[in-house]
Amino acid sequence: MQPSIFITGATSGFGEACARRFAEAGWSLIITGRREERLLALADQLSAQTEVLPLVLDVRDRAAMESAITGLPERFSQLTGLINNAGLALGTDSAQHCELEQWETMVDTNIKGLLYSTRLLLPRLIAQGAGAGIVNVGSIAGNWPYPGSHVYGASKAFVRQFSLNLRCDLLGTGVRVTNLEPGLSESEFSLVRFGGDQARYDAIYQDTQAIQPKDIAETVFWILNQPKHLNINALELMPVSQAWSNFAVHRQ
Ligand code: NDP
Ligand code: 8X3
Repeated sequence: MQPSIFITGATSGFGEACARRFAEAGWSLIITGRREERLLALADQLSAQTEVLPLVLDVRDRAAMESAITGLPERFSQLTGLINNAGLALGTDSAQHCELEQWETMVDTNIKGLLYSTRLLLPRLIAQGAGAGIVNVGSIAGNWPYPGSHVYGASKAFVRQFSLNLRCDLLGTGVRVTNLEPGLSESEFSLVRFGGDQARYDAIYQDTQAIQPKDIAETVFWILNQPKHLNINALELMPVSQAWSNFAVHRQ
């Protein structure tokens, strides 16, 4: 049977690049996202290479997630991979100036959405057993603090700890779990974070070489194609052009 993979947030960036990479290798795909036109266009394009099932889904909508996943065709009763990729950051203002609504959206998407797909798909991954794997897309923001990261970074710290805890519970099932922790990467992520401000988007990538979605897709593909007895617990990656900065000190 073909290996199969469920990818959340496949309409752009990392998710789309992963869909392309796994299609190239002949994996069957279940791809999801809210933007129907993009999703269907991608499915149409990739279906020349492999079987693709597009599901227009908002990961925050628990009932829709339950209904779509429960209704998956019988051939997906076993699943080889899950890439929990859908996610976003909203804004870079200090916590004291943020809208609670933005915080709620990040929690609902990056945490609750990821929990829904994980819990609902676990039985299928466990049915596959050895060789199956989950890649949760965390971030360096889950490991390191920086101004304006507040809830975004905290949501990714949740994803990191959840990934490690999952490993404990899945011991003996053969199912692997990896927390992938990228740094500065070029995708619509920054456009979303900056509320569509193209000038700010351009500025953040100017004169530097950020990680590209294709780099992430190669990394995810590598993770999920390790020998069945190996688990990459966590993998943090940055562009060479990014590093940490000093501690901040306030002076009167
Ligand atoms: P993009 O903005 O390009 O992609 C985000 C994807 O998530 C889109 O396909 C979007 O689809 C989907 N998505 C967002 N909200 C929802 C939702 N409520 N329901 C379903 N799908 C949703 O950004 P990236 O590819 O860069 O981001 C992917 C992941 O990588 C995110 O989790 C992000 O936090 C993480 N990350 C990004 C980094 C970066 O610098 N770019 C670095 C580290 C981590 P649609 O809008 O169609 O629903
Ligand atoms: C995105 C990476 O550094 O912008 O998760 O927080 S960063």
